[in-house]
Amino acid sequence: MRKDITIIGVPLDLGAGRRGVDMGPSAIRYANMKERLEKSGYNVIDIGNLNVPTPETYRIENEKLKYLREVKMVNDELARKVSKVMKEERFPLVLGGDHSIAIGTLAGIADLKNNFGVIWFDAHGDLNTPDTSPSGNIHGMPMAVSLGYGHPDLVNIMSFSPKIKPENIVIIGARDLDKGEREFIRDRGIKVYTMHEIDRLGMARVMEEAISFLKMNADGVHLSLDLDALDPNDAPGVGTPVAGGISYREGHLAMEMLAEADILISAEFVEVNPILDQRNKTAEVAVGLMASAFGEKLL
Ligand code: 6HN
Ligand code: MN
Ligand code: MN
Ligand code: MN
Repeated sequence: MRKDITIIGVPLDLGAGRRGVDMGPSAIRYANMKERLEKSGYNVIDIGNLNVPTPETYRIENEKLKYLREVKMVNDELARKVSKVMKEERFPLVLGGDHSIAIGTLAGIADLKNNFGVIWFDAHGDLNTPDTSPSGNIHGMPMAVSLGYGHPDLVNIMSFSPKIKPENIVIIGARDLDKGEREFIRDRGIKVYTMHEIDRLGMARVMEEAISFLKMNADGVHLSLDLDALDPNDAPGVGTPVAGGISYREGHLAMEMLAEADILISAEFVEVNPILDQRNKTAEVAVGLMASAFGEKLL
């Protein structure tokens, strides 16, 4: 893995159904992220937060695509930043913010890499289109958008589409998939390890399979970690908690195995909601997982 990391904060919550994840980047930084990564030998540059509009100053124009214009604007900028960081041969580490920011992160990576993989930890599929979305919240759509499905303003960020191939994706931890998302997964043959498979096979086996699958198909892997993939007992500070998630240790094991496999080229940690958290617990969990993904050793 590259030894130079550039941190980009994206304090956006317009893609989510409730306020609070805009404070995620601050909470994660406050949990000693930089020091933790430096201890493992990384050179870390934090370029601060992107400029992001506040919901109170905007209004919803389209109930099926809430804050489309603002979400697009932020993702345009994020895509350019991520692409720039990768051109500098540094590792982009993006702090959310709601998961709609994956639209920009993936667009930025795709600007340089035409066959990268994505490992997506999430209770949800984030595979909705405006037609299948039960909420109109864009954070439920970034995977579909990156595959080329959704509103053209989002799909065509960076002026090309799709950003990623269905066979280069693995979703892990899913347990709350909408009807349209299930059909999307079936029709396009996307590889999903739901909580059922994690319970049955164990996280070690799931990760062995996911890693060898991605190594076979893709050149380099982006890690997108939605903190709601974890069990709400371990990560209570998220906007859309779903019971029965990945345990603290299962999460760490997964990250440790990714570090060992040495396949990551970029990462994002999203959906930390400090308003709903207990004394910054979820941000601390996020930083711990990050440290493991970057190879922090237990011994
Ligand atoms: N996330 N599937 C639901 C929706 O509204 O589309 C929830 C999405 C949650 C998205 O947590 O990133
Ligand atoms: Mn998500
Ligand atoms: Mn989620
Ligand atoms: Mn379990």
